[in-house]
Amino acid sequence: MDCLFCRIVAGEIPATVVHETETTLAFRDIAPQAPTHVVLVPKTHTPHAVALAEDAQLLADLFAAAGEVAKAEGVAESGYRLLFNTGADAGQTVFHAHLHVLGGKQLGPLA
Ligand code: D5M
Repeated sequence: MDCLFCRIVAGEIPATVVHETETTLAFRDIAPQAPTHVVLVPKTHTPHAVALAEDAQLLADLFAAAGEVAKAEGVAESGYRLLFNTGADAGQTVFHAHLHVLGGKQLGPLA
C-alpha cells in the first residue's frame, strides 16, 4: 500500500485522530495552516474529490463529519473553510481525496 492516507486509515502511520465514523477518518494536519487544521478522508481509497461523486453517501458522510469536527473544534459558529485541493496545480500533494477543515482565525483570500 503506497498511499499515505490509506496507511493512516490502516493504522500503519500514526496520526492525531479527532473524529472517526464507519466511512471517514479525521486527523490533524501535520503542517497546520491555521489554529484548527484537520484533514478528513474517506476510508476507501479515492484519488481526488470529484471521484467522490461516484458515491453520494460517502460524500454526504464526509461533509457531515466536517460539521462534527467544526463543532468539536469550536469553530462552527465563528466560521471555517472547507477546501479540496484537486490536482497538482491546486497543490494537491496526497492523491487520496481529503477535505481540509481550516479555522480558528480570520482566513485570508483564496489563491
Ligand atoms: O494536502 C495534504 C495535506 O496532508 C498537507 O496539508 C499535509 C498533510 N499531511 C501530509 N502527511 C501527513 C501526515 N503524516 N499526517 C497528517 N497530515 C499529513 P494537499 O491538499 O494534498 O496539499
